[in-house]
Amino acid sequence: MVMHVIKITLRVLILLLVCKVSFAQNEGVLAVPENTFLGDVVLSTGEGCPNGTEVAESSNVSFERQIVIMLNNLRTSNGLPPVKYSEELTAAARYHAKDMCEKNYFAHQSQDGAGNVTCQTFDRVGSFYTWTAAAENISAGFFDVQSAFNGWVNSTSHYNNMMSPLIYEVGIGYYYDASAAYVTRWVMDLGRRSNVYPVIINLEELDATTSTVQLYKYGYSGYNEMRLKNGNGNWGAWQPIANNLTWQLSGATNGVCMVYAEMRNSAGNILSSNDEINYSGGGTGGGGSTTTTQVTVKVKVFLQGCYNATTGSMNTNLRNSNLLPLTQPFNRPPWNYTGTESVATASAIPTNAVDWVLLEARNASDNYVVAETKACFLLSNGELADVSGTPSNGVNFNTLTTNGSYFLSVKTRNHLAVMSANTVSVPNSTILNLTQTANVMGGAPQLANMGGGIYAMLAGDMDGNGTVTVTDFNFFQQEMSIINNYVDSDCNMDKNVTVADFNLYSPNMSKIGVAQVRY
Ligand SMILES: [Ca+2]
Ligand SMILES: [Ca+2]
Ligand SMILES: [Ca+2]
Repeated sequence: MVMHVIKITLRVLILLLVCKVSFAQNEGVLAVPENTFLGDVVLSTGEGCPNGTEVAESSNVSFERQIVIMLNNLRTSNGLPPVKYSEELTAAARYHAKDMCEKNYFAHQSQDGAGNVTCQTFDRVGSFYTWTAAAENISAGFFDVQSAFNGWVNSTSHYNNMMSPLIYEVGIGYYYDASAAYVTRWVMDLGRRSNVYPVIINLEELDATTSTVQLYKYGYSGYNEMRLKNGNGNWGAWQPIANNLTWQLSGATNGVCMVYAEMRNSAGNILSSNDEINYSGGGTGGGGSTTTTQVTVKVKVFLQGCYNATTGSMNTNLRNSNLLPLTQPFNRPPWNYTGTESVATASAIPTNAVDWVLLEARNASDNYVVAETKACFLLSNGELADVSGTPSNGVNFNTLTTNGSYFLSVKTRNHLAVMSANTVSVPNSTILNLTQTANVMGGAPQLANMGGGIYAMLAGDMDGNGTVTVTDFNFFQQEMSIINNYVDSDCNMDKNVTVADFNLYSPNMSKIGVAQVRY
């Protein structure tokens, strides 16, 4: 479908008029909001624009998700459709929130720290998200979610951005920097893309405690039929488009549930969409108990890029330089893990931490289905440690069945994911040792031989998708020469992206993870 391009960008006057608003507890500031509801994507080649692969961390993932839910409650209570949480808009919003803090400014347009504009608002957003409509609200100086949201609600122009029927998706960025004026930055990026008609479960709530959920499905003129399915189920029958409907998540097990939707027109063209929600109402079966007890899972694994065969341990360069983010870094493609694991301060990260990793518990009956995922710290001795600090060896899961059996898989930012060869009864007193080929599904070909009978996860899957291909090299090329940073392509975790990382990747090219862990 050709979107007729009207190259008019309605940029609301941005004279950096800063409207001061006051609150009893919390004094924040707003900038005049921007929007561009008519126009095409103007991708800038300006030096100051991001290229869209930047990953800025959030200072509080939970804050961001709460705003999305507040927005959807506001919209639906006023008869408008909810909006879909977008990873791309989240990346755009986080990038800007952090950029404003680091360069100490408060404006929609990117600046260089000396007051010079380096990238236009919607060129920046367009680097991350191919919009056909976009709007942005920002604020600074708010310290809690409700105050930040109220600041926008109580300003007519910001409210109008949030209530626009022309936007279908949203991302929030929150950044805290004690050294920046106003300390906090909040960014709400709203948008719509060509041919994207989302389905949304329970207004983007993160958890469903009952298996009956409410769906909102965006329609599109000419597409008169739709069908739905659960992630592990079969398609339902084609039916007339219904925007609001009640849906039954399948299965009684806890974990992430996906719902897929398709719409078709009379020519047979199909538009697809999906959403996920974490189902936590499954209980422990049998007696119907819904109480959950923590189950601690112990796993040991080494990363090829960080392992030193002489010391038998991995380097902690990122921790030593305080480069590890305070919030788990997997809330983005391909992982899209929305867990809220975080620590309050850098000193709360174990001093022997190598990096954040993901530990997945998978169903014994179908190991393609993840029962529960936790982000945790990988320690220099290969053990995984809970983000809470207790225990120091082991990761606490909340929804696994005590004495239940699960496959376990480990995912990282830049090493090929591995999965256990067999199920493990949890909690496990004997650590699952994934440095041994017999314990890893697929055996030796899935691992790097480090000598001395020790095997490690293969370096070089820099986009984390479960295969080592030229795509990873392209990723590496984009990040090449970044120094002193937390960068995915830094396979040996020496803080720098250099030829040393390429040399780790190169011999592993064409390695493929087992199907269960691939994206
Ligand atoms: Ca969702
Ligand atoms: Ca890859
Ligand atoms: Ca490196």
